[in-house]
Amino acid sequence: MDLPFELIRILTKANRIAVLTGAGVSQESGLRTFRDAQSGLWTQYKPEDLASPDAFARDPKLVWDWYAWRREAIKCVRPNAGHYALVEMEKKIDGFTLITQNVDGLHRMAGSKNILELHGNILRVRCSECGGFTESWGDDTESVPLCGKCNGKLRPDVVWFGESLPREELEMAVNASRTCRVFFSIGTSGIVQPAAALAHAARNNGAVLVEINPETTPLTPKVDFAFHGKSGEILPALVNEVWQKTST
Ligand code: BV8
Ligand code: ZN
Repeated sequence: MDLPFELIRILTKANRIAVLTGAGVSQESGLRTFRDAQSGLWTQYKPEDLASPDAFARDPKLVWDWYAWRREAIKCVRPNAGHYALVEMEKKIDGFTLITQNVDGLHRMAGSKNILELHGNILRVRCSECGGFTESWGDDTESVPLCGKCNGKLRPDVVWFGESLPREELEMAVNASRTCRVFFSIGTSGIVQPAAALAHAARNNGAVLVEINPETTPLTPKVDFAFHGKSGEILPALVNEVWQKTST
């Protein structure tokens, strides 16, 4: 892949890089993106209608089962070359921050270290009342499993629509975006806030914006370098071109 020389020059001297990822980075692992997440009996539901406190209040078992279905899907997949290329990029840059909207835990499984899970992690479960975490729970029960401490309903440790993001992670994500020299937006449609605002925060602080996505997004007109393709193909080639070739 011929990278613009200007981008190679910028990346080789960049000491602070922030990367924002979305569902697209896990697509080549066999996980559906959020927009085409639903299949089978779930096609009748819009994801944002299930991923909300109101939906859980209305029909907790339905929401629990949806997350159990997604959790099973995640257990059957592995990180792809895009995840691993970001692990390599992190090794080359002192100031590297990986900000993800994904709740699938694949970045961590690939070996990424400095990860900010803005929307939580589906593999963690906590009590909807006391907030206590629990390691084990039954998925095959008639009703939603209950908290061993307070009998509250258990729920996935993810951020639902209308819920605020974890304060620390959000503050660190905003700071990394405002101080980076290069900001990558990878595999995200850039719709959901406040995550979608991070790229603009980076740009307003003079960062170079790079987007990797087979499709255009609302951010595309504002980026300096847009790669219209799959992250699992483009990221390994980019990391190789910038950091492997230049280091030999
Ligand atoms: C909040 C966890 C308020 C759960 C998720 C301002 C304006 C308008 C609306 C709002 C606003 N501020 C807040 C809102 C409301 C809302 C929002 O943004 N709504 C949207 C729909 C407009 N935001 C919230 O509710 C947030 N909370 O604001 O609280 C508040 C404030 C103060 C105090 C109290 C409360 C919470 C948002 C988080 C919700 N939780 N996930 C779960 O997973 O079940 S969001 C979820 O959807 C994901 O985490 C992700 O963020 C989003 C999906 O987006 P993507 O990941 O980008 O996936 P998508 O499928 O859309 O796109 C995939 C892309 O990949 C595509 O572009 C495709 O082309 C590309 N692609 C495909 N294959 C590949 C690829 N790219 C590369 N390689 C490939 N191979
Ligand atoms: Zn509890």
